[in-house]
Amino acid sequence: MPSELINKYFRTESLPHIWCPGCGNGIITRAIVKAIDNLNLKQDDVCIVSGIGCSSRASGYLDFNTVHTTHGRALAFATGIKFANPNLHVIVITGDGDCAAIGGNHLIHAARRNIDLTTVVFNNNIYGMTGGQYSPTTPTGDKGTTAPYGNIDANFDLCELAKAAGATYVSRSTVYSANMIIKQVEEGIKNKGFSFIEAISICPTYYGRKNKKGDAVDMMKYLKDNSINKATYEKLSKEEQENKIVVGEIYKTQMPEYTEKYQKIIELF
Ligand SMILES: Cc1ncc(C[n+]2csc(CCOP(=O)(O)OP(=O)(O)O)c2C)c(N)n1
Ligand code: SF4
Repeated sequence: MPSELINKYFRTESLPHIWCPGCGNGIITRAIVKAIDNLNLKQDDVCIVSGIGCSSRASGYLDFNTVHTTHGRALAFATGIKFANPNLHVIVITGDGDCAAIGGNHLIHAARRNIDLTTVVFNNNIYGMTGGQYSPTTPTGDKGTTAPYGNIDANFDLCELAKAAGATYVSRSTVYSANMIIKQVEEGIKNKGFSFIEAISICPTYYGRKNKKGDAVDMMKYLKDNSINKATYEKLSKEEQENKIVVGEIYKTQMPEYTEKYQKIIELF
């Protein structure tokens, strides 16, 4: 990362970070910073809220208004912050366990309200921080410390979940395509409503090792070889579609935003 970006947007005293070598979290964190920089947002106008997990440590490294909240509750805290100060650009950093397991209910309600938050899920398909338990996005059949013989649960498609719940901007990218993450975070911040960006990450330490996916380079190559845009994916047969990662914009629409609707209620009195 260029040193100007580091010096401007990072709490350099909290570096070096403690993520494992080859972890995808740094790529997504950089993409968020780059998107903020591209949009020329003032640091004081940005609030970064994270839950608990490896990914959620990013808020500690970043020099904005930041809140490192409790596990699964980042969206609940962010809702309160946005409601209290609608002028802030509130960006939520969360993991797949944080946002879809313990925080799953907050996700569907934040989306349902269409509150103007930008949520970036660092989806590494596993609980990284606590040692590799399977999460709601661990593919069926894959292993975790709590699924030593293979996970028998169906895994969530997080983008479809966010879309069905009411999100007005939904997209997916991978850490192989860092520029796509930047663009999507920019779009998410610009969207006046609930934006959901799923960034597929890699955790060579737990998901990779448990599932014999090779090292970080092998995992990156997998993302490169298996990512496909929506239009091309839809032309494939059912068999060809299997295990593909659909990237790009998944859904975009316009709906009234929650804090603006609330402001109108206040103005009635
Ligand atoms: C209420 C509560 N339950 C459980 C935990 C333990 N815990 C900390 S992080 C975590 C899972 C993190 O997984 P994920 O959200 O996928 O993030 P990652 O570490 O993979 O980035 C759990 C279960 C906790 N801190 N608080
Ligand atoms: S355990 Fe996995 S997600 Fe956590 S820092 Fe290490 S590689 Fe990254």
